[in-house]
Amino acid sequence: MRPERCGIALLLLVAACTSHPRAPSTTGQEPWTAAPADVSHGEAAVGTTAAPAPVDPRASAPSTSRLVKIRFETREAKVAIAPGVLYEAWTFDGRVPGPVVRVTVGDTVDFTLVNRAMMPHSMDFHAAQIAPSRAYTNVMPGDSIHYRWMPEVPGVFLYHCGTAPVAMHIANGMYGALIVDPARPLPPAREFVFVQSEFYTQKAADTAGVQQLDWNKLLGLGPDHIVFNGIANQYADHPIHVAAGEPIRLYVVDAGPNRVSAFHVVGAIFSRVYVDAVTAHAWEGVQTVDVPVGGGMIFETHLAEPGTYPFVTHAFADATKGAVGIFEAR
Ligand SMILES: [Cu+2]
Repeated sequence: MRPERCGIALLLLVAACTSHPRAPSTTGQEPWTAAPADVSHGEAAVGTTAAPAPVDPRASAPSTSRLVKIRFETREAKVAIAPGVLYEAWTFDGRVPGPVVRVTVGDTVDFTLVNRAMMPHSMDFHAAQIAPSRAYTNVMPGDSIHYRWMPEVPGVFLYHCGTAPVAMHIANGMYGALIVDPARPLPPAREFVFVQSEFYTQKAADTAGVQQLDWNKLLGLGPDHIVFNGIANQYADHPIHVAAGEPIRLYVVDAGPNRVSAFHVVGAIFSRVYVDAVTAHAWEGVQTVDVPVGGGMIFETHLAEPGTYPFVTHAFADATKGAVGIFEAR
């Protein structure tokens, strides 16, 4: 081809590629004639605000006692992990995630773990600085363990069962978030807690459709559901109300056991992100931050005007599997 013909062909190709694309059709035959309605960044339908989500995402108030007593029981429980999907979970207090714990730097945490389950379990507090060989030991069925520790570093931290194989105990639901407030409180804000995690499922034997862990899917890094606070899409099905413009603080923990959370709020920029510890060296003006498996971060932002704002892991295959929610700003 002569050079000038080559140039014309290139121009035509560029024009074809940059002209307005035709929307995909549902059948592959006909173009869409209207934009799809009620979608949250394309991953999950925006549901009703008439009822709250199954798991309340609001953070509790900071601790007021300098001695914080925590007593958890480990037990098996069937929990909902997606609409119509029940899972045979291993739990702290019958919930996945376990209860959110909130303490303040310098408190004494008085912790008791009672094992009501059929196998050994344990507790690993990422917020503690303590000998695992003393505190994170296995508790046999019917037995208990008690120890005290003092939180020294403010931030939001994972806690989880540390019994081997740890991936199995975490994938079955044994984790939660622990907030350590600094001695000098952060400024007032609307506060929420989100724990991201995965479920790897197969139908359990002798049950009517209840799911249980598929170990090979876990080792193959192929989760069926990726969730915030234990249930796929629950905050898209039941959006979270906030006021437009008000300061928002999000405590985000990634329990995994395998997938990093590329945490992002569509339509917002984080004014401040505390990477684990609350220090003077927070990141400012960032769009997406990876929360590592086993890590926690505190995100501060606001929603500029009334509307719906999805929050996601920006690893969008994972958002498609359920790690998406909606803030509805009024
Ligand atoms: Cu366990």
